[in-house]
Amino acid sequence: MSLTLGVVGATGQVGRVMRAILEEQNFPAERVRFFASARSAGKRLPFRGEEIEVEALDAADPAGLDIAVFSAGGDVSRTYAPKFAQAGCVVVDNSSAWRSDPEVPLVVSEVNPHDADRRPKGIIANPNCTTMAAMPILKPLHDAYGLKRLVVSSYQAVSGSGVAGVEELANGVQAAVRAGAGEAGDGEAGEVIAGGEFAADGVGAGSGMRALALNGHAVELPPSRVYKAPIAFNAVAFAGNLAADGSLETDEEQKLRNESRKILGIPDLRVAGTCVRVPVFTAHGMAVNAEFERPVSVEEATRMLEQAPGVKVVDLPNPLDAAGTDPCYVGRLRLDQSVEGERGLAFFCVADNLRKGAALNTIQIAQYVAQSLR
Ligand code: A2P
Ligand code: 11C
Repeated sequence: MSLTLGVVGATGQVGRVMRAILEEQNFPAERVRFFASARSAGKRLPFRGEEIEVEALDAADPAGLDIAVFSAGGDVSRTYAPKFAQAGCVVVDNSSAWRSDPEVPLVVSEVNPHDADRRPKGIIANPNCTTMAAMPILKPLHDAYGLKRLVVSSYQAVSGSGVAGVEELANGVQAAVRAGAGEAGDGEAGEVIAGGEFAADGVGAGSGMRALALNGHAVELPPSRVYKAPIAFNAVAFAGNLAADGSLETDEEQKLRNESRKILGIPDLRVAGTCVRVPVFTAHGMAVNAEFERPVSVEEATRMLEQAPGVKVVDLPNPLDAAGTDPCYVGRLRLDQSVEGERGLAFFCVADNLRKGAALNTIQIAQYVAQSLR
C-alpha cells in the first residue's frame, strides 16, 4: 500500500524537527503533505530534495491521508484531529488535548506500543515531553520491582514553552552579558539585587529582577513575559499553568502523574512533582526518587537499564549532551536512603524535549501504525 502522511504544524518548532526525523528515518510515505495556519499557506518547505507547499489547515481536505502527525497546539488538535480521523486517517497527536481520553491510547514507543492497536477514535496521543524522559527508564524497573510511588523534580528547558521561551532566555543572557561587559548597572560588586515589587504569590512576574553579571556588577534583566520571573541565570519553580482544581499544582505536575499512570498501566501510582524551568535551551532533566514494592539492587537495575530500548546509561546525564540526540539518558543511580527496606531508587534522567519528548516519539508511533497499514 502506498502511504500518504500529513504533518500538521509543519512550520513550528516541533514540526521542523518532525520534518528532519521523517527524512532521517526515510519514513515509508510515498506522499507527504504539510499543514499550518493560513499565515503560512503557500510557503514552500524543503523535503527529500524537493519543496512541498504548505496548506492552510482550515481550508484543507484530509481525504486520502493515511496518517497525520499533529503538533499545532491543543485547540487545533481538539478541532481538527476528529475531522481528520473521520476522513479515515490515523492521527498521532502531540498536544495535551486527547491524552486523558480513555478511548485514546497514550503511547511511548519503547513502553506500550501495542496500546496503539486499539484506537476507537482513530487518534493516538503522544505524552508530554516531561513525562516522556522517565518512561523508558521506569518501565523495566517497574517490571522488575513493582513501582509504587514517584517524587520528581524537573529541570525543564525553555524550548518547552515554544519560540517565545527560547527568545526570552537568549535576550536575557545577551542583555546581562552586554551589561556585564561595560554597560552594567550600579549595584555593589558581589551583590545580587531583587529589583521590582514581589507579587503576592511570591514571584516577581515582569518585575525586572537583577542578576549578578560576570564582572560582579549587578545588572538589570529584561522583565519576563513568558515566565513568573526572569529565566536567564535563574530557576523558576513554576513550569506550566496553575491547575484549575485548587491543588496549587501546575498542569505540568499533574500531567506527570496522570500520564505516568496511563502509560505504565498503574492506575494508583502515587506521583508528586515539582516542575521547574531552568535556563537551558534544549532537553528536560528530572531528578527521580522511585519507591518500589520489592527491594532494589543498583547493580541489577543498572544492568537492566543498559539493555532497555531507548535508554542510555551514562555517568552524568546532562542537557548539553542530550540535545539533538534520541536516547533517554539515565545516571547517578543510587539507593534512595529515605525508603525503608532498600526499596527506593534515586536517579537523574534527561531527554531532548523536542526529539524524544515530542517529534521523535510521534514519528515512532507513526512508523508503528504505518507497518500495520502496509
Ligand atoms: P504557523 O507557522 O502558520 O503559525 P510552534 O509550536 O513553534 O509555535 O508552532 C505551532 C505550529 O502550529 C505552527 O506550524 C503553526 O503554524 C501551527 N498553527 C498554529 N495555529 C494554527 C491554526 N489555527 N491552524 C493551523 N495551524 C496552526
Ligand atoms: C513544557 N512540557 O516544557 C511542556 C511543553 O503538554 O505537550 C509540552 C506541553 C505538552 O512547557
